[in-house]
Amino acid sequence: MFEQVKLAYATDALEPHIDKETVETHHGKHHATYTTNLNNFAEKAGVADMDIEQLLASLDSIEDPALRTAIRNNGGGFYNHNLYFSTISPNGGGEPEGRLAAKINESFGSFAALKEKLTNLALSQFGSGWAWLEVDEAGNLSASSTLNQDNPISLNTGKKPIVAIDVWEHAYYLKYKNLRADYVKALFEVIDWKLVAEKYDAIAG
Ligand code: MN3
Repeated sequence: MFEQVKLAYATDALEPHIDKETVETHHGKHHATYTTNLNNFAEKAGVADMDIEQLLASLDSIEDPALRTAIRNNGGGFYNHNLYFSTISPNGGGEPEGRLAAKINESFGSFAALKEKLTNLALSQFGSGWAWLEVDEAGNLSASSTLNQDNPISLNTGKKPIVAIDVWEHAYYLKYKNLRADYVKALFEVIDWKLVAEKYDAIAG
């Protein structure tokens, strides 16, 4: 049974950056539906007991092509939104500190340069998808973008995401309409770098 993360904040707590109606729809409908669908398809495929990261990294072992696609899309949707909603908070914004900050400086030159890189990836993603800050087992950071609900794990890049920028229109259209750039700027005001640093430490050891 794959469990959707519960929000650690009220649905209006990310205002004015991310509005209540968007959080309610995004978490309560879109993410909830990915989770329900994943559980149903995983049951059918006999993979309901797998760890989600292992499942996403071994999609090729699901023989039925329709089930494989359904688990790729809904499993990605489940995992990506668990990361998204658990790394933003009303205490977000600002800059990372400590070890993560040092690694960002080493990898990208500065936090400002990382922000610019992630923003460019998010804005240049044509159609639905995600931009990521990702880390390999050695603790090296990189940034990338993916289509639809794919992520660095399901694409078997050897990296795991620690910051998720959802650029599906459902993530911003109620408030920002066509202005994806304004949404991405606002999202940086709620990305909680303490929570991101915990993810980083858990992967990099
Ligand atoms: Mn979404």
